[in-house]
Amino acid sequence: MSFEIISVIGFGYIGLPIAAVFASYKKQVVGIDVNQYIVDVINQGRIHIVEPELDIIVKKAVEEGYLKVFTKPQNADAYIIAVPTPLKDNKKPDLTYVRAAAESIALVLKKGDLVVLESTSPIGTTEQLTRWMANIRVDLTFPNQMSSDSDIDVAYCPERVMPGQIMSELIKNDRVIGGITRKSSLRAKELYSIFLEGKCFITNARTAEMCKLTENSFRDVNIAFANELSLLCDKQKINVWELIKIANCHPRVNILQPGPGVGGHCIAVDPWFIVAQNSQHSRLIRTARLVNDYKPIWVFNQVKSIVKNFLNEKEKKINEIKISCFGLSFKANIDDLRESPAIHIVKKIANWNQGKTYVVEPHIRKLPSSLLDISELISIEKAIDISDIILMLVDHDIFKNINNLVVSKKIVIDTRGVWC
Ligand code: SAJ
Repeated sequence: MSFEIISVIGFGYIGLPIAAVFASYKKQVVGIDVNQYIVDVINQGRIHIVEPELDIIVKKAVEEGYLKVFTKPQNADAYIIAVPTPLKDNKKPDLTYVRAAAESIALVLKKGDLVVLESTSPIGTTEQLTRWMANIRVDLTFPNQMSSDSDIDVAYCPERVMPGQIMSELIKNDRVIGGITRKSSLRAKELYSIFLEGKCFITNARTAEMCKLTENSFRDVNIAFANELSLLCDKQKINVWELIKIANCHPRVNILQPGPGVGGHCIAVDPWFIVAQNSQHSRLIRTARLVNDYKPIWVFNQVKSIVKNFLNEKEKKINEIKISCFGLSFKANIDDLRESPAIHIVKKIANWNQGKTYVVEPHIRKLPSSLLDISELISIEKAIDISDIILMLVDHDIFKNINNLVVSKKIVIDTRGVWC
């Protein structure tokens, strides 16, 4: 069966772009989101997130009638679930949204439909998804959805796109597809082939789930290595940026960059999915998480110690000096503040230095509520003018262009190696 109508469930950073891409390939897309505000914004041809090119594609898709969003499940031929899978306070995955999505579409599924899960998920979630759907459909006496004689196909196909370049990566990146059956995999491949220029690697659902977690854990472990080096180098009075640059000249060494910590909704979260299911055998992955989570605390301690020396030298009190923090997003050149280590650090500094903490973040117009009362958003120029201390937290391109000479007149603490 071909895919005339495609339903995307969850209109966040992944669901909205994928829906927009299918619609731009002239497929009828029915989106589902529980948030009425998001539904209204999209149906007006606008978007609620910042992602290059996405606004133009969505506007066109809505105007041409290929994309419409609802709060209730709609009939379709293929369903793509792209809902959040956050961590609970105990660092275990929360599958509430996946379950709710599965149970809602189970009511409208018909023979021959395809269901694909894209959300980052612990191993076994796709199998669990089929059981959740089957439980709702059991009264209708549909065949077992885990076997090859199931009347619907279910597969896992994790997203792999990088915020800031989602629209091109969505089309170009290779995909991993793990079906509950081989037929499910092949049907999912057929679905993505509508727009995909990258290759599709076919495996089973458990391997595909583990593959997604592996990719992000690999990155986390490697960033942890860089962050550990930055601590060692600070102690040994070595410039870590120079060290990494030279070490990377070796043909088989490729060290990532240290920073103020790991943020975002993926790398800082997904490794815990592996740890939650395999606590005995995931020591490296857990340690990497702890190393990266410690980095913002280390940065704050470093700021305190440098500031204290400065105060002694100038015979000033802490509330007499001005600290400007450059960057608030979780990484360079985006406005996304989710799980940003910079926010964590600014909050700690602002609570400590009693109201003379400034933030320079050209990608936002307003500070997040947690910083509103304790810090102030200012321009690059003003920060350079008034600050005693400059703390570099995010390596936005716009900061790289600031004249080194201007900055060198200040006390600079550079967690990204932009000016050192
Ligand atoms: N970071 C460093 N040093 C580095 C690289 C990154 O400190 O050398 C920090 C960043 O500043 C940021 C965090 O790590 O705070 C995560 O940034 P990122 O660019 O590594 O990753 P994300 O979260 O934007 O996107 C990742 C990607 N995964 C991999 O590269 C393996 C992306 O392809 C995934 O689709 C995405 O996670 C996801 O949604 O899972």
